[in-house]
Amino acid sequence: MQPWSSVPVPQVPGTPSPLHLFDTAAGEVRPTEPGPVARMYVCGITPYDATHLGHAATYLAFDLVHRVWLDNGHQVHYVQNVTDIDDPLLERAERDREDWIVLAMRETALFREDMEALRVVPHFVGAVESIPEIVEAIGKLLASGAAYRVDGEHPDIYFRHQASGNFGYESNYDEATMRDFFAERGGDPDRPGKEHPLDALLWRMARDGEPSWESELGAGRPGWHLECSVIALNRLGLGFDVQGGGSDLIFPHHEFSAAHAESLTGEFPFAKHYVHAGMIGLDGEKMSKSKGNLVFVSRLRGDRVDPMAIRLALLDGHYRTDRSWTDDALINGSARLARWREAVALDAAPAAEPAVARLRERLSDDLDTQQALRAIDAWADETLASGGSDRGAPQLIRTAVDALLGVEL
Ligand code: 5CA
Ligand code: ZN
Repeated sequence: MQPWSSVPVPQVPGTPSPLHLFDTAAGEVRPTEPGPVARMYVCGITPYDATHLGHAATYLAFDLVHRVWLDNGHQVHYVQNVTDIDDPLLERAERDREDWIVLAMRETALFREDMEALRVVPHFVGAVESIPEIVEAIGKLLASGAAYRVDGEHPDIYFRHQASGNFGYESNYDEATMRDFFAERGGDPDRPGKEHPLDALLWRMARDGEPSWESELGAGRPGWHLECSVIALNRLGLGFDVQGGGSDLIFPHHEFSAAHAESLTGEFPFAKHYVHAGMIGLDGEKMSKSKGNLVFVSRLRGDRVDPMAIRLALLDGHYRTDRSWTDDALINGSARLARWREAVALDAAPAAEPAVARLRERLSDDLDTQQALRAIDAWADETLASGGSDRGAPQLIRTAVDALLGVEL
């Protein structure tokens, strides 16, 4: 799968602030401690519908992680998957009497356009193109006893959820909570033949009318969690810096992604930080494809909304908080964008260094975007109210807002 064009990120003069992030596993904000190359994996879309503002908000949060690391002088190896084979995709294709491959290709292309418009810059890898790697991993898990086949007409392969010896450390959920979320989020607790309700599917043997891939395991298709495990492991290596996604992925997805990889390697931990974005809702409900209460990025772009205003609207809320999208958020984002643009268009302004230092300091503290935006507001307000004499200030703000917030003024 082609990565999309990279957005140029300028260097900002002054002193960067090292990034601290809330880690779900530890339950607290901790410093990230990347080497020269920071490594991040973020769970990507299942392309059966267009990108909505919930997806966009999650990817914006990790885009800021990327940008703050760049500011701190790291290179960033950022991998994001596209779940281009899974049940929801097949169900939607069947409902709409469409070829699932065409559906996936169309929605992936639209996603790419939306992300380019929002200036989000990862590198992405498809599940289908990773099937040989996934098959190899399942072979190893079977050989080590971490996986087993169920008996019966369809001898699917499952993961013994306790195989890594660390199961549960990522979510910290008790078993009752795990069981609830497992059933709710794509698991199959009642599948006959499993040793334990929480064991997770690794390989689903071919069924009539379902796509499948020939392999030494028998024709079939991969389970969801192993996809992310293998794509991350093979590109970033165990012990990478951040595993990210929305909070709906804390369990079972990220718990199992970690357990699979730790069983495969015998090492711990899969990732140093597990970072989760809150859910964006509309009218009090989580925005989700299955509920149909979606606001699409492409729809807003079609209505000629400036993507930079969408960015500012989504950043005016803490990434970990569940929050609602409202018309007011977009009105405020547009107004803020206009004010900032007006201020940086002037020839001179008050000194910008203190605002840039505050911007860096707030972002480095678990991406406190609300206060980061207010730092630029304060500078813009002062500039528009009383002017200033620093002729380099407008350009410094432009550069810092571009590099750190991804907003082009
Ligand atoms: N393909 C899998 C991950 S491997 C998946 O969850 N796909 S998704 O299309 O359902 O979601 C894509 C990303 O957006 C995930 O990180 C998910 O946690 C996040 N997400 C989904 N709905 C919302 C929402 N309402 N608010 C914020 N983030 C969301
Ligand atoms: Zn994933």
